[in-house]
Amino acid sequence: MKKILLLAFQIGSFALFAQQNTIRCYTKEVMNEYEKQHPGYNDRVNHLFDEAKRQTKISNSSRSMADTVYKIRVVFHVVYTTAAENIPDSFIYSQIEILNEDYRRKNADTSLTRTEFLPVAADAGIEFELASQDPNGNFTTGITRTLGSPTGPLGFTPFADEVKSAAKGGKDPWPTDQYLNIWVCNILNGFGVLGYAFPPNNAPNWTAADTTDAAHQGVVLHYPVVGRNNTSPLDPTVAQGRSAVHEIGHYLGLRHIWGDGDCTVDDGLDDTPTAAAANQQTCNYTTNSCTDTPVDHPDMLENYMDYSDDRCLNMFTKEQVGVMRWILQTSRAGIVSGVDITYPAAINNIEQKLFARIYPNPTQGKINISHDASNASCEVFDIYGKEVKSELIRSEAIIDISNLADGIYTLKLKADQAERTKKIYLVK
Ligand SMILES: [Ca+2]
Ligand SMILES: [Ca+2]
Ligand SMILES: [Zn+2]
Repeated sequence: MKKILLLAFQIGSFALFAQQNTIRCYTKEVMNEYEKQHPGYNDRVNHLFDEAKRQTKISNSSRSMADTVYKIRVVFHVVYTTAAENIPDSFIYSQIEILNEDYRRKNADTSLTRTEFLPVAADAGIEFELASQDPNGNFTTGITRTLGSPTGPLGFTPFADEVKSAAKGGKDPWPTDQYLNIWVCNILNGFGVLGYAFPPNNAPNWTAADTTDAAHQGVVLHYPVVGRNNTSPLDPTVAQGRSAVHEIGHYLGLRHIWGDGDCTVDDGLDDTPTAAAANQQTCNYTTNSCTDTPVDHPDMLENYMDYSDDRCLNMFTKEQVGVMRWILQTSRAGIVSGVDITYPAAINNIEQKLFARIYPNPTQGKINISHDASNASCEVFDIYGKEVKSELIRSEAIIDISNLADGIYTLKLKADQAERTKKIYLVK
């Protein structure tokens, strides 16, 4: 009860001081609350971010460039208490389309990115698809629906995170190390919070069982901000589905572009100008809140990690992309359902029918493989196409390639008529 009162007080304060009645994102507040319950959480988040940034700078040739397109396996959990909150599939399909535009820089409004930011604007090389298999291996639409029963007067609250727990009137996640779980609900009975996420904080190659916060991993969205075709939009500034783009940015390790502080703090990245505060649902292109050296740019209010009007959010930067891709190769490797390899080109034509998880990638040598056949042959080829390893494996196996030289390999699984290939990065 104490917690609910505290939250109500905080929301009340926001409503008093904020210009709009909308609180675009509650990620930072949720993180700070989680830190109180689990001291050390923010340190782990920061440590992982620093490592992602360091790795991105070391090897931006093969890892930051979108030569490999990562596909993320997504499940939407719609947890509703009214018919309006039980949003139709079509809103979710629209949201997936928006994500696939924005994370590939295929959005129509890239034309609004100002010229001075074009050199750092980047295609993240990340795509999203609704899961086709549930955790038991059965066919799924990638959308679950639950009649929720929040207990408190504010409904689903970010700090208690009830929407992620069946025992608390919500819906349990699917394994958070295999799926990007996105819950859609009425957050705080419409007090104005549009979404929040838990950034990764775990050592690379985590499994759900290894983390204290496995049950919280994922993104929560307020139901009116899902999709461009939502029939109960809050207002035009948040009606283009960019709340999900922003929250998934946090989920993949990104911070707010202004660093949640004044001009003396930033988001840890060099290609985003400093900013004194969030641009609250505005598109004021004259805003230049901090002086940067050697070049003083205006605030990058086009950046998805700002709070600008949805209609002027249109870019990620190269360093943001580097961080997200490294996180996907390590900490969140399990949610990658597959890759589209554009290099080497020959691999493109191979049929990929076998459902399999192959991780971590990059690997130091040991690779976990699980697939849906009883037996499969597992072959590893070097970049010249020479077979360097061949094993018959059962549905769960670990293969070891630590005896090979660092580099890029192709792993091929074959079972009956089905095949699956994946490019593997060996870095010892
Ligand atoms: Ca920055
Ligand atoms: Ca500036
Ligand atoms: Zn945020």
